[in-house]
Amino acid sequence: MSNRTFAIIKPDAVKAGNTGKIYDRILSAGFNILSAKLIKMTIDQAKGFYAVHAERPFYGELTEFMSSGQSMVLALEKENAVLAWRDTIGATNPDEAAEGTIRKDFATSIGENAVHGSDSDENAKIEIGFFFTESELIANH
Ligand code: IDP
Ligand code: MG
Repeated sequence: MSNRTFAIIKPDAVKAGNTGKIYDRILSAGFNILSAKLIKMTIDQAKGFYAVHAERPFYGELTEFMSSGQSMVLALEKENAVLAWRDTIGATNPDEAAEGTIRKDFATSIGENAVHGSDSDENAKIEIGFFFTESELIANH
């Protein structure tokens, strides 16, 4: 049974020229990429996407950062996709991220941490829907 998750290659990673390397990690980890696009989030999109964090002290910093430049949004498919992707990216804080994870290798701080990953199947569905229409999601098998 294949599941979906939602990923973002965040502005810090795109700006640093790591988009291709991270895209390759996604493929190497066995995910099918159902859709991917390079965008520049508006501040309103960033605020909406991270609305769950609206009361957190870092919300302003986070939404400014996420709308500061290009990012790549991706819809991914794999068995147990949500957990598999969280394992691939590592802990939020790169100092706590395991060896070999994307955040360990590419994140520079807890805020500018290279990638996003959904935290549940329910949120994956909402987050994919935030950036993609169903017809944009292509199962290549
Ligand atoms: P996650 O991305 O690992 O799921 P969340 O706790 O959901 O982590 O936080 C969402 C995003 O908010 C993080 O990826 C990071 O970019 C940012 N963030 C989280 N905690 C902090 C913080 O303490 N300072 C600054 N930014 C933070
Ligand atoms: Mg989260």
